Amino acid sequence: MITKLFLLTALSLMVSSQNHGSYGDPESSSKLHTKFPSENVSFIEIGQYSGEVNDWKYKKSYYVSKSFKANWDVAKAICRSFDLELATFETLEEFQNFEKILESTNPFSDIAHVDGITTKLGSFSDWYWTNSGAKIPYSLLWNPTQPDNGKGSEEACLSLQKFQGKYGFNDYFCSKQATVFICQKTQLFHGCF
Ligand SMILES: [Ca+2]
Repeated sequence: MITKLFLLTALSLMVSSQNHGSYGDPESSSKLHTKFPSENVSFIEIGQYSGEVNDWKYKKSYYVSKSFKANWDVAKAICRSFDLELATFETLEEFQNFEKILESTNPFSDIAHVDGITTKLGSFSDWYWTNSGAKIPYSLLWNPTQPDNGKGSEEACLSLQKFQGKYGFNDYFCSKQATVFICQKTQLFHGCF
């Protein structure tokens, strides 16, 4: 079931896939920007990844919003308005690759919304990707002292945080605006790339 959900999500993204330029490519950013002019949102592509899940190969491109604050729900809606999704990391290997992308591009210095929610506040392991409904299948690399549920608040959404110079996961308020959010485009392949 989880595999089916993942494939359906990825297939739907593949249908709307398009070619993008590299990091900072003005043509790519401009093309995305023109789809959402009223909110003045644009993105920078910061990197790509190729991986494999259940015999399906996939390629992803990651996009970081530029200078537009949004809470988690709005961030998710904006990603979808560009035929993107809030970023997920299907495997620990994919996330570790993404950490390297963050370290090399340094696209934000505080909090960034990504996909992922929990119904067990403060939980280390009960987190789900909302794009697919699948439970996150590996141990998230939390920042020190995280997840802390805001010391008794209601931090039910997943984020990435730069803390003491290093990027890691943080549970964060769904309702609070983050400076940036991270979207992705996924292409799915059966067989070879
Ligand atoms: Ca937290």
